[in-house]
Amino acid sequence: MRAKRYFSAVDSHTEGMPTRVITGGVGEIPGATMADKRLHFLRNLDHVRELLVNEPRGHSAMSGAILQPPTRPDADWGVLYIEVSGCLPMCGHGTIGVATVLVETGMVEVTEPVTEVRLDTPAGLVLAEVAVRGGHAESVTIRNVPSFAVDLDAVVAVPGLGEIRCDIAFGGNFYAITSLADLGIPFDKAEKGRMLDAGLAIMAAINGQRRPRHPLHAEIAGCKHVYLEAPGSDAAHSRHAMAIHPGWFDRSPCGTGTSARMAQLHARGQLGLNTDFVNESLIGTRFTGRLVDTARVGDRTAVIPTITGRAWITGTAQYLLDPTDPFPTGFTL
Ligand code: PYC
Repeated sequence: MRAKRYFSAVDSHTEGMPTRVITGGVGEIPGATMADKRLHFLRNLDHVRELLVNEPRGHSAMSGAILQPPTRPDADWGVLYIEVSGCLPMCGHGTIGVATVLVETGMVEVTEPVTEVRLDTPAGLVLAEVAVRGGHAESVTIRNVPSFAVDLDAVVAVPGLGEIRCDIAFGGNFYAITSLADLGIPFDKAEKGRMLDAGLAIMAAINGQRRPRHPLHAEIAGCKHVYLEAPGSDAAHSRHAMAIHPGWFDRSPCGTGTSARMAQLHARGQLGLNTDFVNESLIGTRFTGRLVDTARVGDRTAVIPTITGRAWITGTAQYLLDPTDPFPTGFTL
């Protein structure tokens, strides 16, 4: 066995969606903040992400997180999110996976019944409260970054679909939220091809016609996620398919998507503070969200979401790169 690169990992899934937590092998990424580290990594080290998430070590819906020393004194760990579409500034299911792994492997000091883990992410500080019983992380509640509606009733011209109405909101990433009923597509896994095609076409139209940009963090821009709302969804319980660039669905109910959805419902006057909101994924798994406070982001009114979900460790692994491997950055099909 020979290895040019050697990574240690704890693999997990959050309500069905994988988070490969890289605990060693990357080294310290240069940068004064996690946002700087993310930009450095994208420019200089993206081959590491490709190796860890692409086939044959990963797959077309793979996602993970690289642990780093924190860049701020009030955080326990720094986190860089990696997935097939790049490096997200924030990832809800990934944060729930990371917090579960940190607790269950003892990489943070564990207290019962609740362990607080403070994570330094490229989008800001995220607090995770892990409910722990007998050493087992039973659920995780994250307090996400300020989330806000960008546009309500935006209309975009989508080739092949015509004029599509959608809301655009930020929950750690930018989301377009639109109705499957308006698109004439049933909420049914058997229709996943049509749902994905529609989601990707809407994403491209938004990025071409009204690309969103964060008012305070210019590097956070563009829409890579489309929330396809199922019929019968409301401000108490919503079902959806989340189409993500370059062509996959979130298996989890999407933490940043749940945050954006709650910010949208709040802006529409349908969801108040301190009220449970259940968000359900395409595979039927659920997160429970709540808006716990208001905030300002530049000149926008924002809300502070919490998201509760569960994650499970699926394995521990060492991922190697043999010097003769013909696919040093993996491949996609
Ligand atoms: O949970 O925030 C999330 C997420 C983003 C992309 C996939 N999952």
